Amino acid sequence: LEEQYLNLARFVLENGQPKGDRTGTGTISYFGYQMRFNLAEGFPLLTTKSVPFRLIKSELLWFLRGDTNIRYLLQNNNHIWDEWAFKNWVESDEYQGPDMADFGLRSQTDPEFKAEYLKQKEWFCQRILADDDFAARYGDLGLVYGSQWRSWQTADGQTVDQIQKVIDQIKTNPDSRRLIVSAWNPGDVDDVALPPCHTLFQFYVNDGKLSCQLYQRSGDIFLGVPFNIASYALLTSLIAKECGLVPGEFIHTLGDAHIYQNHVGQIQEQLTRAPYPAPQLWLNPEKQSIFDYDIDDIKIENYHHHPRIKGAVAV
Ligand code: THF
Repeated sequence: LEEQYLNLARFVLENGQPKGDRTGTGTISYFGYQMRFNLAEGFPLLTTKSVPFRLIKSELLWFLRGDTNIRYLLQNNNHIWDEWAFKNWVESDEYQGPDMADFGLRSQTDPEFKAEYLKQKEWFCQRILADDDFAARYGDLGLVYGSQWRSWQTADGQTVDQIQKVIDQIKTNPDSRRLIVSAWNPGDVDDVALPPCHTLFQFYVNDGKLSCQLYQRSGDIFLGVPFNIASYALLTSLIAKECGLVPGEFIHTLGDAHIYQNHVGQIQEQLTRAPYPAPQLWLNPEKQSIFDYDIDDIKIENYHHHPRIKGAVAV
């Protein structure tokens, strides 16, 4: 299972080309790559480093709620989307603190700046948690996954719940070749903080099994991709259960597959490690609808893993 990921990392290190990017960090990049994970072999949570599953599940539950405000994530002690909301705040007229321009890049090279940035971000997160009005104004990331999945806005002012629709179709018309959820809305991409990386996914039902293929336009191999694999494997498992199917394959197709220059050492370290057997996913058998799950209804069992490897997130 995990070999799929390790092969990707090795392949991009060996065959990728240096490429500049939006964040200014610099990457090694390769265009077009596909992995296949057979979910019958176990749950594809990487074992060659510790991957914090609790963050993956609270993020997915956040998407499924149709929520786009980081407050829910903060309430679950999940900080993976902080930078994007913080960016909106420090670029607003209301922000009067020290200059935070280019905070992502500057905090990687300037320890004094990093300390100030962390202080400002901590204050920001506390205020999001404590102040409803502030949270409404600065915690919302706008048209990100939660809104595209659950309330896609159509030209005539209606909304489409793509997740509910695809579940209904899987139940009633499993042979359909239109079991698609799209997060990419060409009318919106210029206005959002971060246009969706997980552009589109499609389900496929055969022989009592539910498979899912994701087209991801851009994949941060060290930090993001391990999250993305586990997240879609979880989504596929949740939908399969609701539809009376078993999970089949998760097929992960990447567009710009890249390793940030400041993650190369970490990836090389990870590639020296031998994987443990894959863990298993536990879902509360009492829950049926995918929209009914709480944090404690989803667990990972028998997760044996190597130690954590830290890496900075490019903003
Ligand atoms: N931006 C970039 N540069 N890479 C991404 O993968 C990414 N995401 C989401 C939005 N923007 C992105 C956010 N996903 C981590 C993991 C996933 C993220 C963001 C950050 C991260 O830092 N993970 C740490 C643990 C962090 C913690 O413990 O709080 C790790 O070690 O895995 C694409 O989905």
